[in-house]
Amino acid sequence: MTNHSKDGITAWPEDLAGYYRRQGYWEDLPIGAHVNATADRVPDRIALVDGADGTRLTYAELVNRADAAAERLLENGFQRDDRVLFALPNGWQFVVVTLACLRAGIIPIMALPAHRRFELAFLSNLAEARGLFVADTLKGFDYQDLADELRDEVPSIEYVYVSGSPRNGNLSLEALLAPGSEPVRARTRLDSMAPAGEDPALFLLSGGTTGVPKLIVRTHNDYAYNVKACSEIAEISGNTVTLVSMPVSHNFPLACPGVLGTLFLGARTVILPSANPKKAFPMIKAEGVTDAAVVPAVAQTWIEFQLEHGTDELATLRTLQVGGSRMPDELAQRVEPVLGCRLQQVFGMAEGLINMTRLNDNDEVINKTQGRPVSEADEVRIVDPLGADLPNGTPGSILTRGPYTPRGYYSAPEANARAFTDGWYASGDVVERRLDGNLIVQGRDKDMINRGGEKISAEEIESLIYQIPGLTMVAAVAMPDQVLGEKVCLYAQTAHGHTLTLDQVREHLHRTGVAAFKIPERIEIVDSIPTTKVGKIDKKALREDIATRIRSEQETQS
Ligand code: OOB
Repeated sequence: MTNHSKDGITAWPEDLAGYYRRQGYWEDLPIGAHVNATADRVPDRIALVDGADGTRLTYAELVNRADAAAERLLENGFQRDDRVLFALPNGWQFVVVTLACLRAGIIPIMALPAHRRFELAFLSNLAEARGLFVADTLKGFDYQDLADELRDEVPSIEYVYVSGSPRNGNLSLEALLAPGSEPVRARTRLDSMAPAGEDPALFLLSGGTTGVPKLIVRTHNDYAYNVKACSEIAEISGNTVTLVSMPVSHNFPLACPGVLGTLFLGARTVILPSANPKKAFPMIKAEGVTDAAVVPAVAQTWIEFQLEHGTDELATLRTLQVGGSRMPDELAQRVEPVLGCRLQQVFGMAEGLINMTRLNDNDEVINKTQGRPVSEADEVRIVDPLGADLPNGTPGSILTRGPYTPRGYYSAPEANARAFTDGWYASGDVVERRLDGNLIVQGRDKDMINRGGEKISAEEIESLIYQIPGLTMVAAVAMPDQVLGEKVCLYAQTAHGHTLTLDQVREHLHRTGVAAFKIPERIEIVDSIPTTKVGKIDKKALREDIATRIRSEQETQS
């Protein structure tokens, strides 16, 4: 049994915490209390529809299952503040098990189903996870084999819950989530031992700039406020029907306002495992979906699909939120005419700060900016490399702090020293603040590759590739891609007599057990990798080089 202290977690300063409470941003309620209050109000309304298996749960059924599961977890030996790792696909099970953990004060670590041994072992070791929650198989990948390897590598893991068909002593997630027979008693018991507002609710994964993944501790207070502030700016209500088709362990579909936004208001979430318009569009029509949140790459496929097929399936769609990576202005302009709904640009981060355009902004703002902070308590500074404030209209590095932007990563003093200064979080984005207050994301000063919203740390990939013998220098950089925006290109300088192919890189990274989306999709072998005056790899020159190569290849093709 583990006994976690609050070590590794950076709290907000007392005076600010007091201020956030007095202002009503922090309500000192666990997230479960917000959902239970809705369930008391509209018990028979449908809360959740699983578009893949047809499951429909009312609010009463949802909280009953969540409470029953919370009690079973505690009976099985889990304790408040234990951590459990989720690598679960979108489905009703994800929502119910998340609520169960939040009720019991057990902390989910929101990994992705795309993550593999490398990420999952690292994260479970870092957070001393006692439980692992996975699918049986997904897209031909067997998570139970992976779970067996993780049990060997991570001493803290005691329980593995499997959605589908468990084997080898693994436990059934569906049995854990079965309805309970005594909802009132369970409710009372769990209420009496509920976590406090300032307790950690969940750990989100950082987009990552350092060599290893980092965890972001979100408390019940700050995350509930994140949900409420986003719900207000997205103008959702009890009548909203939200389609969640992006991986729900991401902050965006989970809480901006996402699933939690609908559950706080008595609205409905329709959850799907993929955003493919062939599946998503009929679901939008069948369920009367009003709101959806996607990355720009998905918005583009939806627009192309609609132009080609001219469906009548989007009649109820009111708002399309788009965020996670920079939406090209030309793409933004096509949303309303083609899909017939309002675009809301979202520039957010798992570390906190969420910016959104407002639904009643004029088209110029909606199509050309990434909006402004959702809360009046969000503080934003745009600074030069020395940290001096820049005037509006001059791009610089964005710094932020506020009631839902935590003050540090979990147990990561070095990363914290780099990313947090006096509580100001430096996201590594280069942003211009216009005179009207709206932000435009101009670029990045962090060494990260944004592949259609999935974030890849260049340093993490490079350090794994250096394990291959015969390499003198490697650099992972973003190369432009028409659909995803960016993909990973690897520049490599080999030692005399050595060669390196893309297949070798792929095979090596595959063996290492990293998520497939991080694997480079192109390799350039060069005689020498350019460096800057101070001897660092000149990534800017490499990005320009690969962009030029791709452009000239496209020109010769056409
Ligand atoms: C969202 O969160 P993360 O944690 O996966 O990634 C955050 C980073 C930002 O620092 C920025 O570099 C990039 O993703 N980003 C955008 C963007 N939205 C996010 N870059 C340009 N334009 C945008 N609209 O990605 C996230 C979290 C909550 C809501 C929405 C997105």
